Amino acid sequence: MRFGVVTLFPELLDAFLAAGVVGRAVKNSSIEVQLENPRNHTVDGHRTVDDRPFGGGPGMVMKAEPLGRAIQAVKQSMPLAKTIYLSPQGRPLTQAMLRDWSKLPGIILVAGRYEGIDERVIQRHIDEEVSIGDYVLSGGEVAAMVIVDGVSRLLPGVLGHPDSAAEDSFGEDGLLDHPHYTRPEWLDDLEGASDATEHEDTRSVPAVLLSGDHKLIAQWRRDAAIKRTWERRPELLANATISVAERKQIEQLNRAGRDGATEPQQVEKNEQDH
Ligand code: 9D3
Repeated sequence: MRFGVVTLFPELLDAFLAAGVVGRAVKNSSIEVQLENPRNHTVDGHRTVDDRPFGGGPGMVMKAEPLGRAIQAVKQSMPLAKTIYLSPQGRPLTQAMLRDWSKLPGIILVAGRYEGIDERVIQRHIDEEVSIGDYVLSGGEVAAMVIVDGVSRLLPGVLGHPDSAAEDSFGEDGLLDHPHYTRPEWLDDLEGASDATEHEDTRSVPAVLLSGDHKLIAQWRRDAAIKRTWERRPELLANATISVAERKQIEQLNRAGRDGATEPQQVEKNEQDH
């Protein structure tokens, strides 16, 4: 897989592309990344990449010509690539989109700065506009890294264990992950442990995980994943791959949540205090 990233701050990606799973993918040529800086496609003495918005108002806009030339330069080396503009106005990113894109020969990611880019660059060069969520960033670079990371780990041979990508949250079953534990079996109270430790056992490991009964362990994990998804992200359960028996377990949780003495669950969408 080949990635192109068009950015005014290519240095922001340097450490990212050198470390961890992505760093290994670069080193063993599972992925190739071309960084292209629009500033290197300016022709004026000041190397200008931004200008004031037509119509007035605050902030600056990325100029069309240097950005367009930078995108063209990347397209030249990746003629079959899909070109994505990262922006708050884009389609919200999902795991399904990352999976689809992992089958492409190339992806060109255009990161904006300032208030955004000249609309005519979008019309001429962009196949799809994508957001990574409803919060405000200062530019598209972090979003570009999110996509390089999320796609790279889905490529064959990039993750050590071939099941790891599929077993994740939002993998095959659409559930959140179960809790994880490692040694030591007993974790002493730490100095200044917070009130959060007051009501739970934060020292031991669930006995089932030490039992060596792999069938029972798989069952416990599945149950914990469903319970957690129900508690934290109930809206995910609608599209999760879940057996009939597990559907009944969820109905049971819903009944206990409604009329049980436990904490009330917020299940309604779009319910705010006003
Ligand atoms: C606060 C400024 N906003 C209102 C005038 C507009 C705005 C412009 C540019 C807000 C953010 C940005 C920069 N953001 C991105 O480039 C970006 C982004 C994001 O902010 N949130 C979620 N996904 C993305 S993808 C690119």
